[in-house]
Amino acid sequence: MLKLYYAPGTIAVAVALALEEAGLAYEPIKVDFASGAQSKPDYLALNPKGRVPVLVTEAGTVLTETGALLDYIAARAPEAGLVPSDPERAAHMRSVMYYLASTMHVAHAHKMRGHRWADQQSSQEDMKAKVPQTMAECAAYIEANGFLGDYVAGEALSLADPYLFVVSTWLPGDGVTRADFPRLDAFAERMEKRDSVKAVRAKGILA
Ligand SMILES: N[C@@H](CCC(=O)N[C@@H](CS)C(=O)NCC(=O)O)C(=O)O
Repeated sequence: MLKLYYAPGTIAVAVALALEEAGLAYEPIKVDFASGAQSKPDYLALNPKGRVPVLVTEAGTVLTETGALLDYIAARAPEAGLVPSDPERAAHMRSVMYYLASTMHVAHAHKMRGHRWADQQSSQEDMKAKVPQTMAECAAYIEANGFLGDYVAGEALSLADPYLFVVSTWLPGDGVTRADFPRLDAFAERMEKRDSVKAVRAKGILA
């Protein structure tokens, strides 16, 4: 069975959601961030980046990076239709995924993980203070440009949707009011009704 290393509420939840949407069986393995398990030798031997998610295949292959795992899941379950058949919609889906990975997730990390980029406490505090602004700017970008329909790539769920949903759950903690962004807000409410979200919530993966 596939093994998913995750911590509750992190971007690894997007992978759990995609596995549920794809109907693929997986064993969730919790990485205890509270004790810093992600930075300990055992875990670093699995993923030298010290991050979640990690997906280990039935063959024992270790896969990392959210976007890559999502694409892997779609390829394993083509019948789930998680990548639009239309190339332009697929490109839009991936542009949102890359934006989330390279811009919005990074902006979010400036709140709790400023030590990655700066040593001075005052620099880290400065970065943290900017998070409500940068995350609101990202949410505004998604609101105006992210949706081709009820979901990112149109009227059907695609790989970008679990990704965006998880990032949207971070907004209140980052000082952003989701209701200020009506399309994003309605999208998150729509996602909440899906069986995949209910399942990961019930399993304690969503937090
Ligand atoms: N680019 C990576 C980023 C993964 C990442 O930063 N995960 C965070 C949780 S949202 C993490 O594991 N943080 C642990 C740490 O910084 O110690 C991906 O998308 O998979």
